[in-house]
Amino acid sequence: MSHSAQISNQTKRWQEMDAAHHLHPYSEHHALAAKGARVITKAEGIYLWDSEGKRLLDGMAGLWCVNVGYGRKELAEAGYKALQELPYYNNFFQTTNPYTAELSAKLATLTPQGMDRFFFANSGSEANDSWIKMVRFFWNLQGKPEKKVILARTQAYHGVTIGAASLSGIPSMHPQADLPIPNIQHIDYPYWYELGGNEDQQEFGLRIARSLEERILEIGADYVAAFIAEPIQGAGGLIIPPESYWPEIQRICKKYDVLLHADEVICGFGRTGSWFGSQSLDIAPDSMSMAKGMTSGYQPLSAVCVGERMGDVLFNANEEWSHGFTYSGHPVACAVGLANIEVMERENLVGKVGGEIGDYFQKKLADLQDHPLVGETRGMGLLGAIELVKNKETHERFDDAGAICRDHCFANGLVMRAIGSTMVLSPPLIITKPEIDELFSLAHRCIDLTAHDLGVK
Ligand code: PXG
Repeated sequence: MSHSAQISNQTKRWQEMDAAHHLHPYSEHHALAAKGARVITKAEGIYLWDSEGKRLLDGMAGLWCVNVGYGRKELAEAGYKALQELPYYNNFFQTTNPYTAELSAKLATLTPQGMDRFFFANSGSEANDSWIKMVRFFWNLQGKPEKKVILARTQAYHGVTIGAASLSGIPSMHPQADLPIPNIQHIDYPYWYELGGNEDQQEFGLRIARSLEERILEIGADYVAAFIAEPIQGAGGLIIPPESYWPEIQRICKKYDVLLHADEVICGFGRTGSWFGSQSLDIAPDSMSMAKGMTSGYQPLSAVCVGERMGDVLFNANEEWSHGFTYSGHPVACAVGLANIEVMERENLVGKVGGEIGDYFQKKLADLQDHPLVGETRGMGLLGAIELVKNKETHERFDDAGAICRDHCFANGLVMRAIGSTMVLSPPLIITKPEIDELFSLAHRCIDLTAHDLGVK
């Protein structure tokens, strides 16, 4: 949206207030202020509306989080009821509340076997930061305080707080804040389309997994505490590792007694067709973090879930764990989380994403493969990626295809995320077949327009 004569005075007022006083996340402030921010005023189902009444199909479910779609009365009512009954109380000082207790027990029925204990926070970043402290505490309690190095991956996204941003491996995230902190290192990521060249995909998967082993041996296994990874990398470009990757990673973690953590912030809560990405990809982690789809974004809530090994040590420690947020296990957020899970179960959303709806979405995604501008499509459940390329053989990219395509999408009523030249989709899990048709017909049109701009026929 730009400042033009057609824009209403109300929208202009909001844009001016915003430009003067609101420092946006991940934005170049002066450029945005000059252009005027898009003002989103309402949402229903899989659609958003801006302040000028323009409708957008939200192909990203907000920021990969609005799993049950917008406008769900059940979630609003659960929040309202909790706000009236117990708007706040903390879980410090030997206290709990019904919502936190019930949500913990409910989550334990959904997570993989043995992953039964939860620490609550308010964002994915806080969950991952808390996990770093948990890992250090765990190894200290085990009498192995020298096990300190945490390994993560290039292009990983684990959040933005000091610890989580250090775990993240997106290069631009580090220099502005003098990161990473000590004892965090990164290894290569399993992005075959970008890095694989002519190598067989499975060979590539094994080779990249083995770079974990090489790094552990370089550092010394006695000094390596844990490895953190998203089952499928989200913000780093929707990277689905070759099948050979995860079994090898797990073999290596076991062999060197390195804790394995799955960051389920995007993959959790049905996105890949199971409750957790670890289940879809057959990963047995020691711990997981979750957020986003946990409340479908209706309330800020996250958790670190620990399995038996870490849980037994942390639950039985003879000292207090000096950690916790004012809002850890906030009753209103937990009430909304419970209602969110109820809706997901009642509507069998996970089953649909793992079955008919996910299959239909993946089929429509794969149909784009023949487009002259598309080098590869890949996906799982309701995650999809489309690689825009100059050359299908060499995978060479254009500099700005992603940004051009994203702008066409907005102009044509579709929210699709551009990560470099990779277009990414992660729609609400309630999406229907006709809505999937609409999404891909819009996506197709916008890729055509992009191809036209770039002179690709
Ligand atoms: N882990 C993963 C895997 C994430 O995707 C976080 C942790 C951090 O969560 P919080 O709640 O602290 O933001 C995330 C967040 C994008 C985008 O543009 C992705 C995220 C956040 C903002 C933007 O794709 N993921």
